[in-house]
Order: sequence, then structure tokens, then C-alpha cells
Amino acid sequence: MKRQRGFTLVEMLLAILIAGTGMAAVMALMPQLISTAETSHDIAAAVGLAQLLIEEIDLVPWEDPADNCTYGLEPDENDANRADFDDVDDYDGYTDQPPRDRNGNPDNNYTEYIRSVEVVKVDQDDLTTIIAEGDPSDVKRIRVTVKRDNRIVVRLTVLRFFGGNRSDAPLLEEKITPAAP
Ligand SMILES: [Ca+2]
Ligand SMILES: [Ca+2]
Ligand SMILES: [Ca+2]
Repeated sequence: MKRQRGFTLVEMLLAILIAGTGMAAVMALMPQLISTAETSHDIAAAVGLAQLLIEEIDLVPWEDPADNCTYGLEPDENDANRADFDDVDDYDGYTDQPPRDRNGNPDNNYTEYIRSVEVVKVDQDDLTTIIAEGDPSDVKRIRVTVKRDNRIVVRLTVLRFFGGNRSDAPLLEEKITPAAP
């Protein structure tokens, strides 16, 4: 029977060196791994917060029922009270921190997130072109941006068509990862 050969000293040293190097590589990666986990948690939270506003805006009419409707809030509506918002463009310029529900109740689990909404009219024949508020078009673009620590975490964009339909899924337009710690 052949005798098992023991490790030589050089082999032992090599093994220790390799293990040490591997450990050092893992240790060097740790901050990055933690930061990636934080980032994906951050993005998931921000997408959820943006989605809530997108879904709320889905429920209001394309245009105010008033005879003389204006772009943005109509004169009888208050920008401090989202329960007043009753058409898509009323949300243009809306911002909150912490995020609030339609009745103004804050969600204190997400106080570090800032949401803002931009509503613009786009050319119905070229959906990438923004046109003046007074120009005729059957398409409004709604964009919800969620920021944290002065950086954009996510930006969701949907198109809303006259008559009530909107583009299928919100487009996750930007997903900016945080700077290295
Ligand atoms: Ca109204
Ligand atoms: Ca309006
Ligand atoms: Ca309105």
C-alpha cells in the first residue's frame, strides 16, 4: 500500500498564503457588499413610494371637470391639500417629505425620502417632445422622482392618454446608485 505523502513546508505556507489572500479579498469587498444591499433596499423602498403616487394619479381624470380648467391646480384647489387634487396636472410640482397619503397622513417609516411630481404635455405624434401647457395634445407625461440624501434613487414615468388610459407599466427611467461611502 502506498503511503500518503504529508504536506511539505512550502505547500503549507502556500496554503496559508492563499487562504490569507482570499480572506483579504473578501474583507476588501465587504463595504461594497453592504453598500449593494443598502442600495437595493433603498431602490425597492423608493419604487414603492413612487408607485403609490402613480397609482393615485391613475384614479383622477385626465382633465378637471370645471368649465374653465387650468393647467396645474384650479383656483378653488389648495396645493397643501392633496384631497383637492382631481385631475392629472394638479399633481404638477407636488412634493412631499415624509411621504404622505392623499389625506395628508405622513408615513414616518420613510422620512428620509423626498418625492416630487412633474406633469407635462407631450406631442401626441412624438411622445418624447414636451409641448406648451396650452397646446393641444391628448397625452400627459407623469414623472415621479424619489430622492434621498440629495441624490435621485428612482424616477418612474408614465404616459396618460385623454380618455383615461395610461401606458402599461411605469417606466423605471433612472436608477442612480449612491456614491461610494
Ligand atoms: Ca376641480
Ligand atoms: Ca388642473
Ligand atoms: Ca383640479
